[in-house]
Amino acid sequence: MKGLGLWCSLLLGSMTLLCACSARDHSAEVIVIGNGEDEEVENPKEFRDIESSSLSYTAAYEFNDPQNLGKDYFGLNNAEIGEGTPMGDGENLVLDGHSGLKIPLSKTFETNAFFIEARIYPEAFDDMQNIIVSEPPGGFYGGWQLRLDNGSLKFHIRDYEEDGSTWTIFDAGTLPLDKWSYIFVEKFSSGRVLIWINEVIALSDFYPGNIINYNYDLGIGYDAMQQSEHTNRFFVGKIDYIRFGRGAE
Ligand SMILES: [Ca+2]
Repeated sequence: MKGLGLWCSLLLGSMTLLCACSARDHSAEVIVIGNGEDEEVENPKEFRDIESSSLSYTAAYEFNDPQNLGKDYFGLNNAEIGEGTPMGDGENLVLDGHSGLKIPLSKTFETNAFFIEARIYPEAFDDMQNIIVSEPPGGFYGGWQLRLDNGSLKFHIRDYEEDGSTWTIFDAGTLPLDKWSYIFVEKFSSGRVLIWINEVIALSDFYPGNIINYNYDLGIGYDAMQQSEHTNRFFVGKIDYIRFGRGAE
C-alpha cells in the first residue's frame, strides 16, 4: 500500500505540474530565452501588458506614473514611499540601492495559493536584495521573500509555527546583470512551487506549510521593516512591474 500511495502522490504531483504548465503555456506567442544570452524575447511588452493579460491579478504595480509610483492598478493596495527616494522613468521603478516602496499589510496577500509576476533589470548585485517580500528574514512570523542573492533568484518561504526561524529556500538560478528578466512564481494550495524565468520553468518543488501569518507591511525593493539597519537588502536597478494574483485555495 505504501508503494501505491507513493505512486499516487507522484501521479498527482505530475498532474499538478502538467496543469500548471498548460495554464502558463505561452509558447505560441513567445520566443524563449535559453540562458539569458542566446535569444531575446521578440516583443516582451505585447503579451505582458496588464490590459491584455488573461491572468487574474489582485494587485499590480506598473510603475508607469512617476508622480504616483506606488499606484496599485486596482486601487486597493497602493504602495507608499518606504525608504529613500524611489524614482520613476515613466515606465519603470528606478531604485538606487537606498530606496524602496512599502505596501501596507493587507488581507489581499494572505493566501497559500498565489502567483507573483515581475519584470526586473538588476544593475548591481548584493547578497540579499529584495524584489518583493512579505516578511523580513528575522521576526516571528510566516511569509515569503522573492529576492536576488548575489544574482541568484531565490524564493524564501516559511511557516513559522512549523519551521521556527528557519527558511526554506528555493533557488531558481542566476539572472543576468544589466538585462531584463521576466519572473513568474506560482505557489499552489497543494504546496507546489514553480518558478519561471523568461518563460522557462527554472524550479519545481514543494512546500506544504501555512505561510499566511504575516505581521508586517510588504516591501518592494527593500525590507519594509527596519530596512535602514540592513543596507544589503536593497534592489538596485529597474522594475517594470510587480503583479500579484490569488490562486484557487
Ligand atoms: Ca511599467
